Amino acid sequence: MVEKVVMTETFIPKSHMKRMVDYDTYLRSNKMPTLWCSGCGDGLVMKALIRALDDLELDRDNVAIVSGIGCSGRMSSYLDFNTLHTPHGRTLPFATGLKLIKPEAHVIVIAGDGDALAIGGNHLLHTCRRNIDLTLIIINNFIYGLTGGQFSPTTPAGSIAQTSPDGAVEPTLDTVAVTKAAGATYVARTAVSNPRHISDMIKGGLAHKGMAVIEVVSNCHINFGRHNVSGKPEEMIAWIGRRTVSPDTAQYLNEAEKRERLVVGVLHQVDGRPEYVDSYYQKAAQIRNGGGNE
Ligand SMILES: Cc1ncc(C[n+]2csc(CCOP(=O)(O)OP(=O)(O)O)c2C)c(N)n1
Ligand code: SF4
Repeated sequence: MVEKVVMTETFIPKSHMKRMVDYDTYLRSNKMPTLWCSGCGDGLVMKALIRALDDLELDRDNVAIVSGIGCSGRMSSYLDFNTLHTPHGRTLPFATGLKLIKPEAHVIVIAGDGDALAIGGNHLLHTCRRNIDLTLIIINNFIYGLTGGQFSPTTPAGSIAQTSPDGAVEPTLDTVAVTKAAGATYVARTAVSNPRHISDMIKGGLAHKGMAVIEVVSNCHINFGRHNVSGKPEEMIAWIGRRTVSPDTAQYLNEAEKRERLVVGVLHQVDGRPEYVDSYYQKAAQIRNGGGNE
């Protein structure tokens, strides 16, 4: 006689069980559904961010989300945290002010590639230079999504955009190289083809004391993909996924091959460098104690 197998919890070790996240509890129901195009990478990033915050079990009242203007900028309207929806390109000055008056808060900044690297490029350099304890998520979808597809600093040369109908001629800005050179002390790249990796990179950024920059390569299949790769989100995401490579594998690629690929992972981390808010308050205390020039 065949024995009946009863499935019990013991078949799945607890460590292998997928923890369920109640995503809805993190969203403002009165703002749903989102205005994003179906399949937009912004939704994947938002979900990965929620997962990261849920994993870390941070006190929600102690988390602030700052975003700018753009499709990605809408995230601060959808997430049920303390939020600031700021003018285009000005996320980092607002976030800096917030962090200065509330140093214990986890301040997370969401910006598009246009917001962070074009109009906000100046702020990006100086915020990285100060090594202020913020977590900046740059959603790089290679284009200005909200305004209909003008090329941005990350649009690959030769790509078709509304402002480059015959192919963009400008070389691109390397977010990782620029923010590392400017002084950010945690720099990571990840992509919408691997949402769990996005959560991991965000968690690393939140745990890091200092300026953390996480570039998430994402799909705007409507304004970029349609003209250059594919108008279908799943095809565009697969295209991104095929281009990703780990730092270990990247070391065997030549320079030309590396330029074609997206190296993902934590690409730069320095611990222990002075952090801006700490330095600021130390100086203020020093001045109060009569020793301002020491
Ligand atoms: C000062 C200012 N300049 C220009 C605009 C118009 N504008 C709004 S969003 C945007 C670009 C959006 O692209 P990106 O930042 O990459 O974000 P995405 O929409 O792709 O998420 C522009 C130029 C604006 N709102 N404010
Ligand atoms: S236009 Fe692009 S970035 Fe904006 S919601 Fe649609 S797919 Fe996303």
